Amino acid sequence: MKKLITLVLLASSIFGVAQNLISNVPNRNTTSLNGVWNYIVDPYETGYYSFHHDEYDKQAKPSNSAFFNNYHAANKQELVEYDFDKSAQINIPGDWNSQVPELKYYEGNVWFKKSFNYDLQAKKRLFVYFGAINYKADVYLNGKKLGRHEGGFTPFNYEITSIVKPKDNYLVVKVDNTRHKEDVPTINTDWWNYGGITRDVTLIEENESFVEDYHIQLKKGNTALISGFVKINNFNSAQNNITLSIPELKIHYKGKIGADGILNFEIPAKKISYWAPENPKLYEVIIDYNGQQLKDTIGFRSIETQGDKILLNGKPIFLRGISIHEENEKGGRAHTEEDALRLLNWAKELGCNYVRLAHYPHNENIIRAADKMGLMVWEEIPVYWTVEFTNTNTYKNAEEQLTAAITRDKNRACIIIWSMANETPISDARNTFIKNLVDHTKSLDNTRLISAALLTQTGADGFGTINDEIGQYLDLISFNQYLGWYGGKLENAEKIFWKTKYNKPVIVSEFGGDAKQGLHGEKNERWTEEYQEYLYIQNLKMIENIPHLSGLSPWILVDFRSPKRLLPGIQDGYNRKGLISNDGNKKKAFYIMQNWYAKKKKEY
Ligand code: GCB
Repeated sequence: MKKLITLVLLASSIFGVAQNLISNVPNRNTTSLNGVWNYIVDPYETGYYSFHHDEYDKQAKPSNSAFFNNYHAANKQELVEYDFDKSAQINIPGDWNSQVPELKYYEGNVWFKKSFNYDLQAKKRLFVYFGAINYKADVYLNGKKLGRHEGGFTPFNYEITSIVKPKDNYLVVKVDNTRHKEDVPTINTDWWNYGGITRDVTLIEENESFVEDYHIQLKKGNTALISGFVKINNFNSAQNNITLSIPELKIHYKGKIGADGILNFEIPAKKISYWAPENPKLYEVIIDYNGQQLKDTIGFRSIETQGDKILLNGKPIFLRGISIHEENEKGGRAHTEEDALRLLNWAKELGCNYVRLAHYPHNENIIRAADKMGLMVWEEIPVYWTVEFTNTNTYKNAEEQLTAAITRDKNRACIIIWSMANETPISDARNTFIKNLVDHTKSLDNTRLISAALLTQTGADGFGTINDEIGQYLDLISFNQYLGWYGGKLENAEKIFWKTKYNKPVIVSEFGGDAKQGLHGEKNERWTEEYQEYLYIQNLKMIENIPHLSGLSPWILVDFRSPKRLLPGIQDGYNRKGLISNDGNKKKAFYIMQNWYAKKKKEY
């Protein structure tokens, strides 16, 4: 029996079925597969199904017509109806909508191919890592299926040790961004469904046994203890020594890995300079596993709540935030460090110490940039509006996305909030769904705060109430409201009072209204900068009166693409609630918010 289990495990690692996520990819021994790839647009999935609609990749010997075989006619007589090498080219990473004008509105299947050489030495292992593909990816190397992944904003990897050759490897990925009701997110969102391989593609070379993942943070409730785990992939008990060093803190901890391949540790630490917006201190951390070193830069800070206060390193803080979508100046998916700095520098200029990265996990570059710049982060998964709360597969999908996000980002001090959902309609099924996500999050990482952007009611009596039952499971009560845009009169702002039954910190996770940059008029004329400016002035008056208020993240930093926003001459496919236009010009409301934050900063 034991033998059989070992065999199964071996087979699964050889054929790339075991797919534990590898973390801290930027600091490993890697080769980038970014660059120019060939692509074939395949709306009928001709490269995937035979003419009687059988899936080629379920056939014992898939036909040469299967695109993942990357087949070329052997002679002039042979019929082959595709050719990657003669097909068009595109930059990867990058969405197809913003790179190819004909594909601006395309939702469906596109195949991508990259050829590469790789000389893998004996006793080494190789993995292919995708930062994100939106939405569904079928991945093949040299005609062999590595696996299928669903979820457009989280990383995944496959082992390719036994498949890779020194020359002429072909990596083929079928990407399908068709929307489905049961997916996460569901069919209806207020953002562009950018399709493609939208983040870095990386080969990771490792030893036979290596550090796969680790959690190194302050222990919850103890700012003098660094605790967590280190997990070894393919643990070999003959090599069980591990050293964890943080030279600046004079920490050189030696441990022994347990039979399960995991080291759990607690290390006392003195004189830590705690990470905070005004002191984004990151320490070099070195994990040495039998002479193989993996480095990272990690900050240490505590984040907790006490009654209606948020405490960072034991001191009350106010979250001066802004919401951000992951978009670049070309109206495409952002993914580079440069894209990240463009967005985060604007947030800094606005006076922020915090950003809400909406509505899905953003790329690792922006998280690492926020860590260095001292911006606290709210990270969320796309459980948005009406996902199928009664569907167990939908739940599984959401949980997998959450797991991947936490695995990738749990060592970043900047992340202070994991958010479970946005504006989900209340029902028993939804309450259970979110409660399960909360429990799952706590089981993976109990060092951060948990929230969700909730909906509220405003009555004719001038009171708004925040009583969503799900609030009992959350550390922070966050809610979105759109006074003066989707309802309510701005003139009444000072007469609206909010109440909540929870004695917990409250965050206004969204408010705002659209303005077309450069369009001017009276303060009661929709779409003008003056309307948006007045909306901010009045909303802020109301917000000042919210009990337990601990922060806000207005909607939104920059105008962003949305197929739902169709008003000609004004929206033209953009949600215009940005404080900055998509071409980078600040609107009047930007300065209202900037002044308010400058004032707020003095109070804390
Ligand atoms: C919301 C959503 C956000 C939308 C925004 C809007 O409440 O959370 O995704 O983009 O309103 O502009 O309507």
